[in-house]
Amino acid sequence: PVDVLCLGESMALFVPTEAGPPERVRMWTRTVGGAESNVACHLAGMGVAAAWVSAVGDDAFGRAVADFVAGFGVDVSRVRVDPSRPTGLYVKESDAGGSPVRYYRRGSAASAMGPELVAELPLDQVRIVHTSGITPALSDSCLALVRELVAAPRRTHLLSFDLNWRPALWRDRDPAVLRELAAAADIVLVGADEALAVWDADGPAAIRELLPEPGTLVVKQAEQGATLVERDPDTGRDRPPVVQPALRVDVVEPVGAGDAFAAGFLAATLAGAPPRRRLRAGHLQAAAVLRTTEDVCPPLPADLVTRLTEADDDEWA
Ligand code: KDG
Repeated sequence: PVDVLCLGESMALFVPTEAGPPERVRMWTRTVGGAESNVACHLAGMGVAAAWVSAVGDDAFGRAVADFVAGFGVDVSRVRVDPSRPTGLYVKESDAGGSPVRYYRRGSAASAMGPELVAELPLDQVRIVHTSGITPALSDSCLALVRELVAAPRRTHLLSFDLNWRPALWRDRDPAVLRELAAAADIVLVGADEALAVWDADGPAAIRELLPEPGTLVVKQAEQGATLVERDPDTGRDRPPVVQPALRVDVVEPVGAGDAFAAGFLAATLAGAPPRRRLRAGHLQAAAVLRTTEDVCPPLPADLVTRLTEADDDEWA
């Protein structure tokens, strides 16, 4: 059985292990990253039955990606191997033109995924399906896939959508579709900085005004914390927003923190935790990844997560 199904591309990731401009760097560590598999890895680390759906090439990097994700306890049995296309790569470069990463993923195996995939997913057996704004940016067929996913009947599952704004992927595409996809989801996670960049919406109230449809909206405000806006199903009106400050962290490298947050929040949501604990569970997972150069990190001890999510406000701060 699978509780959460995460769908999207993952890639071999190269992180420099010596200082200097990328042209000069000769030593790299090869690891793995991909927004939705990052979420799945963190979920599995928290004991949630998670599956990752994607495609990889029939190559060493594809096998490495699938093995890495499976190593966290994620079900990768639905990952397709496409013999005609490569696994995507990306590189953490300090000078990648304003972005912390550079992609080598055009024409990748995952970019060839299409809407026919949805019929193969066990949608009636899962509780959450999670994807992000990266997937519709990958190709026309991936956009069609996400549209099909959004249109599929939701008998047992909620659709979770993380905006994951990646400007480098939208140079030839119109990002207006991101609002349409987010509006169709049940749970939406967005960074306040992303919402400002894509929608010119400044802060949780403005974002909610622009995106009133989802029952659950989480706005992540970096080191300040996160705000949860949730509709009361009985009245059909929003409850007062819940604001939860983040933990203070010495950040090593930020990539992956949003995915870790999403995983913590979704795991606590599945467990029926109250709003503040759901946000804290997100902050805790994010804090762990912020301390590493990798996009995912080993699971936090479960007793620590329980103790901190349930702590008094002064102890948490
Ligand atoms: O959220 C982190 C991801 O952005 C990273 O792991 C790589 O999936 C990735 C992407 O497309 O940027």
